[in-house]
Amino acid sequence: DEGMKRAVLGLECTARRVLENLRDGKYASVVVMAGAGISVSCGIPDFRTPGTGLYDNLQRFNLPTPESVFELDFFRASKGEAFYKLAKEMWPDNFKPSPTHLFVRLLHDKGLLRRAFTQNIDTLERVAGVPDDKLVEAHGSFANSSCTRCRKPFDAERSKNAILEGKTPIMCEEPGCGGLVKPDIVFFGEGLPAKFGICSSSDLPQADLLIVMGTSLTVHPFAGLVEMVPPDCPRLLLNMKPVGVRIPSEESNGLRLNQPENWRDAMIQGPCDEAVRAICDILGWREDLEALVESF
Ligand code: CNA
Repeated sequence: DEGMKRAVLGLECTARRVLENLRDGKYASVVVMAGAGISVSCGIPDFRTPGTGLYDNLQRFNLPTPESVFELDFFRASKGEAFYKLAKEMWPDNFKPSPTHLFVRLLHDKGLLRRAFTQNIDTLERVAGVPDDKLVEAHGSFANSSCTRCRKPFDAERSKNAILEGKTPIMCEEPGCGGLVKPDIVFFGEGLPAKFGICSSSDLPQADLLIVMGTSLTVHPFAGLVEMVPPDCPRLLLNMKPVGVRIPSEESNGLRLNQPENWRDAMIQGPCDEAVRAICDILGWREDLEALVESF
């Protein structure tokens, strides 16, 4: 029962205790939630880190707001100029997965990963070897392209070449359409892939450990996944700073880091690559991790 589970987890649910439980086989259904922070060490800037984040570096495009680069109306009105340039800079071909991506792969190799949900569009989880059926790319990816008006798929290779060679805008070739083509990454106001809804409602309630890594937990509905795990599921955050924390005065939802009655939420603060190395030391997986890192 609930009381028993709490006693087993321990009243102060520190990160170490959660990880020792993982090492000792107490969790079998780990769900990962990832964000831009896990790809920063690969050379892809995140959104919101002041100074280096993409939002601070979009000034040169004269956007009404930084978010505009991912808004459909602005994309159409500006013929996609800023977005196509950004897509060229972020194109995933030239990046290697980080130790953190490879840690997710290791969770799968060890038979512990129920699903990895990522907000990232850089496909580095795939590159790391997380199989398609274990991965939900909640905000889409650069892998495919389609027309923003008639929604017809557009040849992926041609779309990629046009973006990398700066031969943009890319126009839909369906008779009478003339819409703009973009890679299938989810813009503000667009729906998430069906797989997100299907997997989140089946996986989160079954999770026995949630690992949240490198995300500001500000983009919804993704951020809401932390609320969908069972009440006895520990939630481990690997991030540069505390995020998604419940505000007690507002009775809000969220992580209960550093709050009195907290026994389940824990954080390892700092670069996630360092955190996963420390985690692998505890789990006895360090050699496996370094071997994977070497292989890329
Ligand atoms: P975000 O809002 O930029 O938050 C990133 C978070 O990661 C912040 O809290 C940082 O403090 C933290 N962080 C930065 N570096 C590290 C590090 N080395 N180790 C641990 N934590 C770190 O990004 P989110 O993913 O939360 O926002 C959601 C957007 C960002 C999604 O829609 C993505 O598509 C989009 N995005 C994706 C990429 C990518 O695919 N790599 C890059 C930039 C933005």
